[in-house]
Amino acid sequence: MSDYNAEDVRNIALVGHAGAGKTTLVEALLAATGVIPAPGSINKGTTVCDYDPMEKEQLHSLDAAITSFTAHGKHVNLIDTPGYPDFLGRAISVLPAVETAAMVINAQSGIEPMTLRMMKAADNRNLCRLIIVNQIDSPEANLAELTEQIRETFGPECLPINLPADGAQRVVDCFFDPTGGDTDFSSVEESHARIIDQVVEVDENLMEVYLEQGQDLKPEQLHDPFEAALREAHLIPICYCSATTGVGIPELIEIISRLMPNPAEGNPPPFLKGEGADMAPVMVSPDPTKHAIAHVFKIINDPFRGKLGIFRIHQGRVTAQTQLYVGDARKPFKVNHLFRLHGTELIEVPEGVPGDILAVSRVDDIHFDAVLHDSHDEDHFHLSSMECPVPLFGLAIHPTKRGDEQKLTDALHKLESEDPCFHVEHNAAANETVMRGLGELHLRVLLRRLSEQYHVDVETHPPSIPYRETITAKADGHHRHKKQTGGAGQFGEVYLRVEPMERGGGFEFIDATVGGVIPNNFIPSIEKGVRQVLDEGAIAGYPMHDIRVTVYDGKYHPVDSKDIAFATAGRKAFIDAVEKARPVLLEPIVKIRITAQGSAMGDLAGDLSSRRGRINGSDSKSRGRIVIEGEVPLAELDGYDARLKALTGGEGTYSIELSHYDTVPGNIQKQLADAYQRADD
Ligand SMILES: Nc1nc2c(ncn2[C@@H]2O[C@H](COP(=O)(O)OP(=O)(O)O)[C@@H](O)[C@H]2O)c(=O)[nH]1
Ligand SMILES: [Mg+2]
Repeated sequence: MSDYNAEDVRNIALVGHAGAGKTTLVEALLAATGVIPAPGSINKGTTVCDYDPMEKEQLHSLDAAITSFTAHGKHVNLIDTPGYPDFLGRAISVLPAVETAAMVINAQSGIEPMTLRMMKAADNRNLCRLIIVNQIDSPEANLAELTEQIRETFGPECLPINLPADGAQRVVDCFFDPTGGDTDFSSVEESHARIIDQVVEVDENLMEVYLEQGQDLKPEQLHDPFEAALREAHLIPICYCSATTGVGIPELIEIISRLMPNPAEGNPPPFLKGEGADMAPVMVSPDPTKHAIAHVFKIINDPFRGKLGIFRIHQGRVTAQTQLYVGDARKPFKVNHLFRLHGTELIEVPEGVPGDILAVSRVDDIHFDAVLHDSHDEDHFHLSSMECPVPLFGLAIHPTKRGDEQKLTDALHKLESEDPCFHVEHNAAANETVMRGLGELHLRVLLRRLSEQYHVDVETHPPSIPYRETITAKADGHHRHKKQTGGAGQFGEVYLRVEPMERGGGFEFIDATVGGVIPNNFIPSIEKGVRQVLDEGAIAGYPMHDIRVTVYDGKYHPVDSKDIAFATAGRKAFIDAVEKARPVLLEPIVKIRITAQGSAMGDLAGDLSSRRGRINGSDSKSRGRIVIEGEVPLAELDGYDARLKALTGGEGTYSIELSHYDTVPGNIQKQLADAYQRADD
């Protein structure tokens, strides 16, 4: 038996920019609740969550880590997440496991890029949000100003639930018992009234009582509307603390255990059932008596313990005896050993209740984003997918040692399974294996893992750009495929038309033949032939996009028509059409966001325009810093990291995300086409 129920569970993801103090905050929370004897330190490499050797060396979290504590009778699961934009994927991917995203903001540096991205990601996911302003002990912090900035950036629903006092030596509660006296800025009474006002707005009946009775509402009366206000993003409480001095930590523990939603109080997880047009939302409920449904939000490939699948139970119970299916698999596995996580430690537990975050080990078929369940009829059951940024930073790699190819493929596959923003692709045009991630640091860390954990050393070079091809005009194509070899012949004839679609339109295949000129069963063969060319492209070996193909006429032969004949006819008719349809190459254009000292602005702008880029705007931040936003072709960003460092004395940083695809200039298209020679038959 578990010693707590689903109602007692609180699931909190600590998110936010690197250096905000998330990992240190976990130490403070664990020490204050007696889980660990004393807080560990980032600098000494003694924290629960940054347990990995590379994290200790870098002094930064590189991956999400999980632990838990008990306070006020509640079982609180904490997920610490990495704060560098490069590891965004590993932070975003834990969100389906929690009801609450706690945004940790560094009181000194204020709102940073990951603060913005994670606030949005949590909002997209309909999570309840809490803002924790940490490092209030910092002498440079201006808490009044920061609080205003938070409200300006994230809305007036962000309201202090406590306030720092005595020069950040303590914090004063503004919700449960607003009698704590003077504070460093703002007033307790006023903050109390603002929260109550905000909370009662979600409950008409309570609003009436409130208007009659004035402010005499008890915290118990406010509990449900408070949860509703969190759920509806009508309230985002702000609290203050210092993870190193411990100020505000007991108050934070109280807020988490008494006010943050339990699994039944958060927004229901967005489960879907079915495929394609039949896909429909399904409700799962944190009811321990229903059958089990869990979602795997994290995979860790451990050299000693094998593969760990970390999952959140959304419905039902899981015990060591439970037989779980992975998605649509026909054969279940027996759980056998069930673990709770405490950093790198695994603690065996007899059972998990709804809301629990647990792990199973050594289940080969388990994969990231898999749904685990214990019933046969949960086919095509899944959680609506996370919006992860497209990984654009690429490195082409090949093993240093010959014969290591398979080892490399296996290792890359494992790394891919741990990180939704890491992809490996094989670029057929250039015959290269390309790893793609969110930034140079991201890839550097993964290369080290390849070498240290999987003992594969690789050589790297800049990859080819993921160009695309498309057409810019309508055209007709025709091919008659006829072959007579011995007795059996091949025959198929296809007329088709190609036309450009809107950017992002993908590919559409329409059968507009009438009167059975081509029997129905051959239409898929024609599509198959067309799709072969789509992958190979028509100009320079890149996949074709945004193209509609309509087959409108053809001929068949009752004996000699075969799938292969129509596949060939389809392919060649398509090539014929595309060649006449003014094909062009498209290149990825990225949005770039550079943070640097304002004095570097001129140099950065000049450099960007020499890369066919342009600046769309810039924004001044505190302490002379600016954020520049612009657009630039990905192909021009070779070596940008080094250039940026050179132009900014080593301190500038940047991030990119895909904006759109655009036509490449004619001279570049010609170069690429010349370099490529299609192996035509
Ligand atoms: N002064 C002060 N320093 C802190 C506080 N919290 C964390 N730090 C320091 O800030 C640095 C980054 O902390 P860390 O927990 O790694 O931040 P994370 O990237 O958000 O996990 C470390 O050197 C911590 O010792 C705090 O409340 N006050
Ligand atoms: Mg950290």
